[in-house]
Amino acid sequence: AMLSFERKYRVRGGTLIGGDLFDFWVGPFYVGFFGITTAFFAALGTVLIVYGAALGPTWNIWLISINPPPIEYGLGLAPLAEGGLWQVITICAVGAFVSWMLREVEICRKLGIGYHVPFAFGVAIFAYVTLVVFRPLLLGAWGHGFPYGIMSHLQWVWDTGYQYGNFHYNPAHMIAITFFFTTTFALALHGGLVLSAVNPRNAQSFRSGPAEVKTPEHEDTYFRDTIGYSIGTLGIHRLGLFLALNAGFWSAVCIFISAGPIYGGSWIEWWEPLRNLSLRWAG
Ligand code: BCL
Ligand code: UQ1
Repeated sequence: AMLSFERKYRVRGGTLIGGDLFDFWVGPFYVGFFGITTAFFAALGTVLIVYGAALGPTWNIWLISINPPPIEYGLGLAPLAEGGLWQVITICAVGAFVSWMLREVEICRKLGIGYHVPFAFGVAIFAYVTLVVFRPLLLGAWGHGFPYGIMSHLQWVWDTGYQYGNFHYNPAHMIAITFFFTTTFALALHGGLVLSAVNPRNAQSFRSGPAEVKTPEHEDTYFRDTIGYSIGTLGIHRLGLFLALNAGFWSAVCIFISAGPIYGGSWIEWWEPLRNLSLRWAG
């Protein structure tokens, strides 16, 4: 059953491809051309992962791993059992993620809203593609992509991190982490502030009386009283999106620059010039 307000927003058109052909809903879900391609890539990729697991040595969920080809295969195609599956699964993953993003775009067009959500998802896709396509291309072998497994991808992060000395010294990694942490800080402030105003326990405050939803003015005033500044109800959402997108963007940068052709050394040593700087200051 459709809610009355749903009918109002379920408008025809706005599709990027296929015209009216896939312009329909299945239950609550918009389909569209990209709904079909999302389902196709996701289903094929999942089947191939299960097939790869069946070929492998274990059904232990923690240890199952679909590995990229050995480095020796370079940028060529590998036999299915030797990384070829990883290659096809990677194509399915990128196909499914990009399809999902374009389906989001079509829904935005129908509703006449901005493309902020698909754009944001695009940044997450950009980080993934950097890991499994851009950086392997830069290094000349698909074998530099990360393996699809719970423990194995963690092992890859560990190995890659220490291959560059200590990843904590990677300046872009520092920036990415700072954005991730600041994002959670901002969301905690925002979630706390909104709930404090919308779901207050007035009866327990000194202004006793019936619990009453408060206005955005109260939110502004809370922060003006506390730190002398309020970024505003629209502003906090702009700030949050900015922080979150930068977290993903600088993650992509930090792993892309950790590649021989750009920087192949130890990130600890990358800071070596600083030591001479302090000598100059000392005169
Ligand atoms: Mg580090 C990367 C934090 C210590 C080595 N590290 C990262 C970044 C992040 C981070 C900045 C990973 C996030 C990311 O890429 O998002 N590292 C971090 C922190 C510490 C840390 C906070 C810490 O010590 C407190 N790192 C270390 C130590 C090293 C180290 C020092 C290991 C010993 N770190 C590395 C290496 C890497 C990182 C190597 C990276 O490669 C990684 C990075 O930057 O990668 C880009 C981006 C988001 C994504 C890639 C997700 C994409 C999602 C896709 C598009 C959609 C998925 C859909 C899904 C399948 C659908 C599911 C459906 C549901 C079921 C409904
Ligand atoms: C804020 O100022 C604000 O505007 C009223 C919000 O909107 C509801 C918020 O959620 C938050 C967290 C703030 C405070 C944030 C800063 C950066 C001063």
